[in-house]
Amino acid sequence: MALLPILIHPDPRLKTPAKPVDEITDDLRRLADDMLQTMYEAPGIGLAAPQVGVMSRLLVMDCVKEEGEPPRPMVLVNPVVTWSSGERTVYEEGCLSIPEQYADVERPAEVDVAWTGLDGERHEERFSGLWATCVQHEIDHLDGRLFIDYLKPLKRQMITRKMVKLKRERARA
Ligand code: K1U
Ligand code: ZN
Repeated sequence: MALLPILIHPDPRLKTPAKPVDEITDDLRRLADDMLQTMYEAPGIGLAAPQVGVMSRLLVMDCVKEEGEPPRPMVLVNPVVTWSSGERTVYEEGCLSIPEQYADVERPAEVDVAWTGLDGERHEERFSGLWATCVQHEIDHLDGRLFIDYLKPLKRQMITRKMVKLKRERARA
């Protein structure tokens, strides 16, 4: 397994819709393992393939928070939201591609998501709470959308300027 470098906003790959996966291969399984390791190490609760520069519709997540509860690493290939609740919820979101910036985002409180697993089988599950917020945030990445796209333009520009500065400083170091 390997740790993968995470792209930092602004980067055109984070604004580009990812392509459907047409076959579950050993390379894809290896990528999913590397993404999970990268997510746990960050640390984060989700990671989408475009964040590591791979333009395929694949995401990983594990939103288990309780100490002592076993981890639940999930790998979703070609995920699709098939139902969203009318009830909405606000969560202060972060993003591994926008380090140390957080903002309230309103989204459906519950969603049904269908996807292909690494076993090649179709799965469908209802997500609620942090899982629902996270899976929607990650599917947004697959569609080239970031959580800052839900914010007012001024706040979005302010965060983008901070990220440009951060990238310049990291490039110099
Ligand atoms: O997609 C990403 O950039 C990962 C992101 C997912 C996410 C966070 C919050 C709401 C929705 C989606 C993160 O994991 S940011 C880091 C984070 O939230 C976290 C880190 C350590 C412990 C708990 C949470
Ligand atoms: Zn993110």
